[in-house]
Amino acid sequence: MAVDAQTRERYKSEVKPIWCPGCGDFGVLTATFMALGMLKLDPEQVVIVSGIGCSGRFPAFTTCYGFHSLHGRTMPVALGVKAANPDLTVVAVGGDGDTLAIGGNHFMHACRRNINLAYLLLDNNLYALTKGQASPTTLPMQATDSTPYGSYESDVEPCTLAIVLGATFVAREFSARAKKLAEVIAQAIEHPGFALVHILSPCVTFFDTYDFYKQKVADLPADYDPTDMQQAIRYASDPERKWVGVLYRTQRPTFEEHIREIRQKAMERAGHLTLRQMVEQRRV
Ligand SMILES: Cc1ncc(C[n+]2csc(CCOP(=O)(O)OP(=O)(O)O)c2C)c(N)n1
Ligand code: SF4
Repeated sequence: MAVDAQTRERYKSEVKPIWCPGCGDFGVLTATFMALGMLKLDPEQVVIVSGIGCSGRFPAFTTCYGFHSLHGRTMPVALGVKAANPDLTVVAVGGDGDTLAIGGNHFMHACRRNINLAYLLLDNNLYALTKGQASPTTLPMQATDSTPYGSYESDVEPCTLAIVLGATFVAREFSARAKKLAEVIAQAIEHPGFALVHILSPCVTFFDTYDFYKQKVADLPADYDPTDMQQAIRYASDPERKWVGVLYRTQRPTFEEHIREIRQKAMERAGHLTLRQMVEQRRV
């Protein structure tokens, strides 16, 4: 769905991005504006939560509500927002270090709990803000500031991990394909449950992967079935290609639905008692 420039302006704040010219994160920001426009969301309905890193600056550049949290702590904040007001649209943003290293534990449980939010993983294969050290998605033998002779560790594949951990929507895109990315982000926002969008977002300053990914990226086949988990894992972890599009999609009750159900059961059990009485009688 096309979104005109005027609609996109609605989500653009007065703060100009301070990313390096050519950074992949610009494409993600544009695609997010397009996705919000496609869904006709009011900026005040949307909360963008980020961690720390170049990617963590994201909320400042939008007119939506924003929370620039601590390194690796995007998920607890996003979950708190959702728990307090499930009607808000929450878009969480994290770098590969933020999501899979320091925030790995939180990422794991967000997938498992099926929290109803869209998670944009801006993957540049290293820690950029701290000047190019290795991260969990650093490619095998990739030289970085902290691995000058090449990284000997095996890399983590985020989509495979998310599928195995219980995420109910998993997609991958390339930041250089803003229109396609916008469509996937819009689908992730609309999905009821935890939706990961793994975005190949090159860091032109410390590890420029534009040409590398242009050769590796391939659209999923037309007859691809995203409900087939085994197939999704095979495509997500293909060492030869970076398949882009919706890799996996399923449905199960969300975190918010569980909370609502538990609250209802507690109220029924408590009958006419006040919350204080329920706590005093250990009935909650
Ligand atoms: C608790 C804590 N540890 C370390 C840091 C230092 N630090 C700031 S950004 C960053 C890495 C960010 O890398 P990534 O999440 O991949 O995001 P990018 O900058 O690449 O977008 C680190 C280690 C910090 N701010 N807080
Ligand atoms: S250092 Fe890399 S990730 Fe950070 S703004 Fe510059 S190009 Fe983007």
